[in-house]
Amino acid sequence: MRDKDTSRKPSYDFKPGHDSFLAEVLIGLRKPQKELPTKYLYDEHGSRLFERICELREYYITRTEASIMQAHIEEMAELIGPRVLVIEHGCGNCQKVRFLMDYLHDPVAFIPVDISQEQLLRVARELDSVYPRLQVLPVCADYTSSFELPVPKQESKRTVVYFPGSTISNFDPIPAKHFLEHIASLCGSGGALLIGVDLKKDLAVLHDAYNDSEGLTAAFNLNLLQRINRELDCDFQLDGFEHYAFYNPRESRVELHLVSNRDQVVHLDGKTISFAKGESIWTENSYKYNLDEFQQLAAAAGFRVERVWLDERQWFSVQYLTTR
Ligand code: AVJ
Repeated sequence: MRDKDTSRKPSYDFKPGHDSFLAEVLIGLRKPQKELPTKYLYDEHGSRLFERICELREYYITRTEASIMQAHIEEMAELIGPRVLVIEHGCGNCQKVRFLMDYLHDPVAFIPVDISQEQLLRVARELDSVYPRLQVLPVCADYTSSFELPVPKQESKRTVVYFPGSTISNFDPIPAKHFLEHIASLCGSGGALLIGVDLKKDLAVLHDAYNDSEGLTAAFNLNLLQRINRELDCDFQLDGFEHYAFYNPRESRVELHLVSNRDQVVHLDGKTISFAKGESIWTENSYKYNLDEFQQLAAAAGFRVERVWLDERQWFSVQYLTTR
């Protein structure tokens, strides 16, 4: 067993620093339709709020995906095969990948990639002790940017990227294609992608999932302003903005916004940014697919859809894609 160093650093640290956070926020807030990068929703507090969202009755995604995984995990492990390298982009608390790991046949290494450094290192230590035969190589990075992957000690039979939770929903169509192309090149020939993809469904179900009665999604969304205040010394009034989420059928996506409830200004880096009453800051998209649409996207990125597992209501899919 390896040394369980509690002070370990990530193998690779590509976390965006203060300056790029500030630059990206300024760029977003100067656009005619103001926006903020979705990835910054996930600081320590945001990640915790998101975990609580995943447990909400109204938020069907996590539960539905887990039920599909439970029902078909043996078949998935069989398809994936023995002695693989697993990579997960945006692993969060790594709860989902642990379920997969428990069923995989003698996996060789695991590369968790996440932007939330504290959580990443905590979780990597946990995985080290739970899976002593698995080499865990955490990478702290914004996985939408390019970064280098560490090379595991042991050779693996195949690289499998695990991308659960329908995180792909956050990508606009063209970036989604580019991201999947990037995954295909990471996997190489003979590689595979096990991905969770949320599907189109009744609008009331979607509405409730992003407008939960406990207000956790609202708190998650508003936390971004709090984070900007704290880390960039800004002065957003939190009661001046309201969470607003709706399904945009033209674009097949749920959009999350923060809407200014009055005329107001905010100061950031010596600049003044004005908000009219009713003006919004767009913070997140969640694209919903049907199986054909996703198959086309996958094909455009160089993947073949090998297998699709669905829940009874056909609300969610887990898909096994291979590189061609
Ligand atoms: C992580 C992108 C799958 O779109 O459902 C949930 C993010 N935001 N509630 C989603 C999210 C607000 C989530 N994804």
